[in-house]
Amino acid sequence: MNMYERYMQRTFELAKLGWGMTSPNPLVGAVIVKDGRIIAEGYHAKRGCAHAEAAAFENAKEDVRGATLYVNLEPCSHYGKTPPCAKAIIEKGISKVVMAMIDPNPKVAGRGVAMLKEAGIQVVCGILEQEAKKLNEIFIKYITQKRPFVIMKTAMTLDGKIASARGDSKWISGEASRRYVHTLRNRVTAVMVGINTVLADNPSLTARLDSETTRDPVRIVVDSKGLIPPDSRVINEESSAGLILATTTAIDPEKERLLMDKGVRILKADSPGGHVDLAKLMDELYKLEIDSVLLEGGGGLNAAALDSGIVDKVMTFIAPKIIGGKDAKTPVEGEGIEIMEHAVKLQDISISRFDEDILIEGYVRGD
Ligand code: AOF
Ligand code: ZN
Repeated sequence: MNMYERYMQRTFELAKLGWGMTSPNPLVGAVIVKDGRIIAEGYHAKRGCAHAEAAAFENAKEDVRGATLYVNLEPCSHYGKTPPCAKAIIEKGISKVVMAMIDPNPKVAGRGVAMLKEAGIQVVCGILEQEAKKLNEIFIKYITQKRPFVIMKTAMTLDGKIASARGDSKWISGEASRRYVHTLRNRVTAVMVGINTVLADNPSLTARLDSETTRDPVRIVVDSKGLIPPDSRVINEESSAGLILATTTAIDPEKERLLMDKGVRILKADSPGGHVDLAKLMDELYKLEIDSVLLEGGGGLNAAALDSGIVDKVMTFIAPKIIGGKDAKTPVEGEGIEIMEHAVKLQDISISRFDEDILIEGYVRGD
């Protein structure tokens, strides 16, 4: 790792301190280096608060004139919730800016670099670019495609089951895996399940993990016919975020009113088949500034999500247990494909361990 990469790595570490708090804005870290040492650091801590570059300037205890600024995203050029960082960088007398990637936000998209160059600042772009894009995969999808980034997460046994034939699923994966899922829920903006999961498990879908957790994700229940029991935990248990019921015009108007009185937000997205149109639902979620969805559906919802092309990333925990039973539930049901050529294929695969469990992650290939 060269010097550029080492400092860029540090911006990633700083950026991650904002995990779960910056939505729908990016994770950004900044480091100011002068005479071979770091003189200031900053990160974007929360949406609406100082951008990473501004935070680094605020933290600087010495003169930053002539220093190099490292940042994982191109400095912004627009007046948004805060003034443009490129302008501040110029005014502070920074002589060189090293960045990992151009800002995919159409409001910026190269204009930050142009402003810096025009002011005579040396610009280096593309340091650890792949890593930087992965770090902000949610932001990139959200800002360029105007839909949330969807992660389909499942936990199955070695023989590919998510529950026994009679529906017992506590627990498929081990404690370390389950803790990690809670961490994920804490990073994404929303979690989504199908009505069958609510009927079978009555989950609360909060992120609560000891006291370290400060926020809950928005909960989304896909329930085409509006079958959710008004006394279910997702409706009644206290959460710092709301509940969205994704349904269709088939919901009973009286039930709809009752749920709305209980604070449930109703989104309707009809498909010709009478199910929730998941692609349309994603368009609605974008409008609510939901940038990421952790899909923890059962097999039916997972199949529909894959069919509708909304899934970006798949995370599958595999536990070294065997259940057996031809009626035991599997992670993806629906009709399934007929020939292998039509299988959903993943790329950029990574594999990790959580005690005895294995996690396989990959991205859905667009072709
Ligand atoms: C951030 N934090 O550290 C950087 C960002 O809504 P605003 O005014 O805060 O602007 C958000 C946009 O600014 C964001 O979409 C991205 O394009 C750019 N850079 N944003 O929230 C930061 N550097
Ligand atoms: Zn900025």
